Amino acid sequence: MVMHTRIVTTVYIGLCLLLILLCGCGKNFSTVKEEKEIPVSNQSLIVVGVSQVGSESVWRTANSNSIQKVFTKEKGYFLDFQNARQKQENQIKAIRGFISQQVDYIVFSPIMEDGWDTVLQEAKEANIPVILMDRQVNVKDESLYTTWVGSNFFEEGQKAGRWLEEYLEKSGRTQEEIKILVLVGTEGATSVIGRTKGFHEIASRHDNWQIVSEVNGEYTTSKGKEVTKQVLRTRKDIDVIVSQNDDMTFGALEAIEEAGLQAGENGDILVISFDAVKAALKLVKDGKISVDIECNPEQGEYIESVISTLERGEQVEKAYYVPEKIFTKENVEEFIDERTY
Ligand code: GZL
Repeated sequence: MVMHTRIVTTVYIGLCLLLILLCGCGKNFSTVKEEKEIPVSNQSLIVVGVSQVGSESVWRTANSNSIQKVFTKEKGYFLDFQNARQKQENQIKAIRGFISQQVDYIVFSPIMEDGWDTVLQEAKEANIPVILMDRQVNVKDESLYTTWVGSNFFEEGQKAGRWLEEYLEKSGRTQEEIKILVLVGTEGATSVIGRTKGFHEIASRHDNWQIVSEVNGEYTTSKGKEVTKQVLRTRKDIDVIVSQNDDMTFGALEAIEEAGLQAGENGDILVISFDAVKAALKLVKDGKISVDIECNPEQGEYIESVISTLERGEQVEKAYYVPEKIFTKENVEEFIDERTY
C-alpha cells in the first residue's frame, strides 16, 4: 500500500494563492485579477507534481495538455505543473520542490537519460512514487521510479527504416546509392537514442544506404532549418532526410525550398518525419512529407490510470506503451480531421 501524506487542500491552495498574490512584485494589487475564492471542499486532493521538459514542440504542448486535462480538481487532484524550459537543473529543482511540499506523486519527462540518481533517491527516501512520462532515465537502481509511460522509440526508428526499404523496393532503387541526412533531437533523450538505433538497425542491412551526416536540430523548427541549410550549402546529393520530429521537419522543408530543391517522391529529397502532428499530416497529404511515424503525446490518461491503481493499493507494471501508427498519403486523409494537435 503506497503510504503518502495528503496535504489538506485549504492550506496548500491558500499558500499557493498567497504566493501568486505576493509575486505581483509590487503590482498595484487592485489591478491584479482577484483570484476568485476556490470553493474548497473538506476532502483532501491527491497532489501531483509534474516537471515537463519545456515547450519546444507541438508534440510537447499536446503532451502537457494531456496532463492538464486529466489532473483536475473535479477528478480529485491538485496539479502543480512546472515547465523546465529545456534545462535539467530546472527539473531537479522542481522535483526537490515537490519533495519538500510532500506531494503525493511526482511525474516527469526527463529531458535526458543521465543525471537523475541523486534526486530520485531523495524522492524514494521521502516515500513519494515517481512516474516517468515520455522519456526514460538511466539509473543503477530501477526501484527509483515506479513506472514509465511512453512510446517504443526503437520501434519508431525501425518503422522509418522499413518504410524506406519498401519504398525503394517499389521504386526499383534497391541497388542505387542512397545518401541519408538524419536530423536528431535533444542529445541524450530517450526518443533520440531509440529512433536512431532503430533506424540504424534497418540501415545496416543495406550496403547502398549511406548515412552521410547526423546533425542536432534540438527538436525545434529554427534549429532544424539552420542545420539543414548548412548541409545543403555543402552538398546537393542528399536523397533522404530522416527528421526525428515534425518541428525540425518544418524547418528542413523551408531549407530545402530555399536551396532550390523539392521535397517529395517526385522531387529531389524524400522526407521521413516523426510525431505526426496535424500540421505535418497536412504536408503528408500534400506529398511534401513522405511518411510520418506517430509518437503519441496523449499520455495523461494513462498516467492518471496508474495513479488510480496505486491509490487502490494495487501493483502496476514497470512500463506502459502508448498505441501508435504511421501515416502516408495512402491513409492520412482518414485520420487528419480527428487530430486535435
Ligand atoms: C518523444 C518526445 C520528443 C518528440 C518531440 O516522445 O520526447 O520530444 O518527438 C519532443 O517533438 O520535443
